[in-house]
Amino acid sequence: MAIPPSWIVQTGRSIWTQIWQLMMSQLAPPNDRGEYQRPQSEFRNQIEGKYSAQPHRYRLYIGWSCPWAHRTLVVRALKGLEDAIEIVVLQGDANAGGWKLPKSEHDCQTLAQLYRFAKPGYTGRSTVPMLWDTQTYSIVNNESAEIIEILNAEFNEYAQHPELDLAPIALQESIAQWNETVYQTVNNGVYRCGFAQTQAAYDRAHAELFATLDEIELLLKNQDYLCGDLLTLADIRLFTTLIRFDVVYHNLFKCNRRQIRDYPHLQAYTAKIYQLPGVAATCNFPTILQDYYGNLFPLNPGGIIPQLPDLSYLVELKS
Ligand SMILES: N[C@@H](CCC(=O)N[C@@H](CS)C(=O)NCC(=O)O)C(=O)O
Repeated sequence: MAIPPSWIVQTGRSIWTQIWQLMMSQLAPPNDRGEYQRPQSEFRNQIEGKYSAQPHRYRLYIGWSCPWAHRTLVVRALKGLEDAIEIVVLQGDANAGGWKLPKSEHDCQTLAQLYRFAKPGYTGRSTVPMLWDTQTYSIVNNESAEIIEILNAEFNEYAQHPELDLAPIALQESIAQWNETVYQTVNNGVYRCGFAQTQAAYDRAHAELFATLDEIELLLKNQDYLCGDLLTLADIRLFTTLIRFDVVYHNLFKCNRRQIRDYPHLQAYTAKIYQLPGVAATCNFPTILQDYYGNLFPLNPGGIIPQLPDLSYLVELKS
């Protein structure tokens, strides 16, 4: 006897909705309005006291797909710190969630185990980027916003480009203002769209995201960067979201009003940063596609990985 299609649909919908809500509440804990709230990072040390600036002492744990880790890779490349600060590239684990280490360290196979090795009893999230001290076996910092400030300022003695200051004092107020807006509405804004658990939460995040992108598009008509003529940390923080926008956020996170290719000035701005020496090598598009579409199971349960969209603007536009 054939099962009526409406029965299949209703049963599937009811079971899937419950499983989806359960998985989303683990992946992206919402507030009572269904809005995604990103947890605070817990390790917030600076390069001071027991952590002195030395070459080859600290390691950056990163994943190619992560926009927050990507910020640290771009600053490391622009400052020429590749030799002084080694990176450890982790792999996303589609089944267990979280990150796998490329080889066992201190008997740890995963980043979560390494976090607990450094801080027994740690129950927070084990995120990248993470700046690790190989002398004291401890986590210096796991907040990308602070790690990029550290890389900009604290290792100049060992940097190939110590003269490059991505946070000059005269621009610090403007940088802080852009950071606040761009974090809320763009960097975390795309996640607030993709991880929204109610229609209203998604609609709000989507409107705020495109309001900021429209505002920046207008601004870039008359200036090269967010804070004027100079590239700053605020631009790098924006860049790592823009470079993923057409590849994953537009589609997987439903940030679909426009793509970056539809904005002439944002497109040229993204291409200009992409073309800075060392930056293109930090953009690993196949891994970005694979990790977002392959590992965020509740958002893409079928597991099909789309093709890369047309990114020719990144190399064709000359700045
Ligand atoms: N506030 C953190 C966020 C970092 C973050 O959320 N990283 C993600 C990858 S894109 C992660 O490692 N997530 C693993 C988890 O939450 O378990 C930062 O900016 O450094």
